Amino acid sequence: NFALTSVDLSNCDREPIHIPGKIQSHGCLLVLQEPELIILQASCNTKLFLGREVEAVVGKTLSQVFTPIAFQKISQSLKSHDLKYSNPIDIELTHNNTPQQLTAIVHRHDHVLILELEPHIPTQTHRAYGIYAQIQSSLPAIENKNSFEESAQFLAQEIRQLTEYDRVMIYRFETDGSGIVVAEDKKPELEPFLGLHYPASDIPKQARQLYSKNWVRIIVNVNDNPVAIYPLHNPITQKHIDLSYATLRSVSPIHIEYLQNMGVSASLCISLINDQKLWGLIVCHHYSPKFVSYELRQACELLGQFMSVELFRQYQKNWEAYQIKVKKIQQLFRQELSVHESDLINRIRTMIDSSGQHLLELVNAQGVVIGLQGELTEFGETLPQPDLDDLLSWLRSYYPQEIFYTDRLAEIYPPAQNYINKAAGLLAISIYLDQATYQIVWFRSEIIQTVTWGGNPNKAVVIDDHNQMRLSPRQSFEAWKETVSGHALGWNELEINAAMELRNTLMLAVLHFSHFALEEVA
Ligand code: BLA
Repeated sequence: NFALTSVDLSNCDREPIHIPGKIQSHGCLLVLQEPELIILQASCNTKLFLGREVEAVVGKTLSQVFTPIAFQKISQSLKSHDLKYSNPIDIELTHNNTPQQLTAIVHRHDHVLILELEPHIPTQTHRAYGIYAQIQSSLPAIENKNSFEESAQFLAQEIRQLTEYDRVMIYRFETDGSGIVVAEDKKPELEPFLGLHYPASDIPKQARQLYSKNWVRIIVNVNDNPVAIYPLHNPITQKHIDLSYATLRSVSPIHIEYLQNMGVSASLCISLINDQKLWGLIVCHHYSPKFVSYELRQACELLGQFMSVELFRQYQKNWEAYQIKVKKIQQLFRQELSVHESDLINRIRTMIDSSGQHLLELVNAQGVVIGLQGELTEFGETLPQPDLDDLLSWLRSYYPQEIFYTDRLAEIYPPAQNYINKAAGLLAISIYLDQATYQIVWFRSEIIQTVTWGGNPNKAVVIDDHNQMRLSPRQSFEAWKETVSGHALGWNELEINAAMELRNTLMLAVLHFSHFALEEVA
């Protein structure tokens, strides 16, 4: 159904990941019609779980394929007003005279009942009693953390302690859908991903939508052979079964390839939601196949949800603090500029000399240069001397707009390649008035940042089995992770606004001054 005929990034957004028609092979899935509990569809591995081939299962009722006790347990739990509280249901099924302990998970969606069977892990169930103690002690602890970063780090550690994944990351989305690893707890020998940025297309839109509805997903083994659902089309709806809320849903092959390229074998991913908005993910990686019990996954979800709200509050506080600082700085500048004194240029220069640090903090830059009618004043460490003159005049010629910014200067201004460690990113405001030019240009040094997918030279076009061209994630993670020189941290909306506001302040001062000067003349 999913035919990709053209190759562009929107392909990622169009893969219908909620209806893969397959499940992961560590479990077994039955689609049931209520109230009789007729099996409409089943995964093709029923032999392993129920002792019968799928063709012999579909069309039967649950009571015909389950032991009476197991059937009784399931039908009892279906009476609960909210199936969430019924799960997990421990059952025993016997085939070939061998009893098999399983965990059943039930949910209703799209007019059917979906029953999933997973392996039952007694040790993890046992440990589950400790889970709640740990959650209970972690919740108040997060409130004692002083910053978003500290709290995120704490959450990563708690989740790793609970689940024992090799790596646990807290991933935060930016407004453009790209993301950054803001906290990480990992086995010491693993290479850190902390601080790395990833493009929006790595977690496409429909995946983000799904993750804001279903908060936990597990990938047990990326080298698994997914198991098809039989029949593929639901006999009642004539559609693929919607597995949005199924725990066994087979994961997008593109994402599987992505994880394989990364060398990852298993993952667990928990949504971080605030006010119904997905703002981040807890991403757990393991370097060998790994299954964790439903209880443990639930515990992670609970911990994630409780902490999510607190974390988000702290994140907001970071921005509020920045905004307050920006207001103060703006006020200071306004005061200094409003002094009615003869030479405006001198006044601006004095302001810069006394408040250079503020000027940097205003937009979180590392260097700034102010061009006032051809004269330059500099502040900060990361300045592209001796090229400043040329750079500013290049800006005036090619980007004369009120405000201009880039996080990869060298791509549009090749000489910047020579001082990329000092000025990989640039934010500039300009005022042209009465034939005079006023420029303030901030610089940001280069950060080690992964290649954005859109501009990735390793972007691979592959021809799939159906002779369709598709976009594939990086063929090799090392190549993909090739850190490009020349990227600075992007300028965010608040910083851009702060620069714009400073421009307004200056503009007013300049206008005021011209008016004042005219009056003097008159
Ligand atoms: C899903 N992509 C995901 C998920 C993550 C990432 C965390 C959630 C699923 C999971 O693993 O549990 C991305 N993983 C990351 C990132 C890091 C990480 C950024 O560890 C950083 C350290 N992916 C691509 C491209 C496409 C794509 C180009 O890179 C599309 C062509 C698709 N990613 C893709 C899809 C899913 C996904 C379709 C959904 C998988 C599913 O739930 O079925």
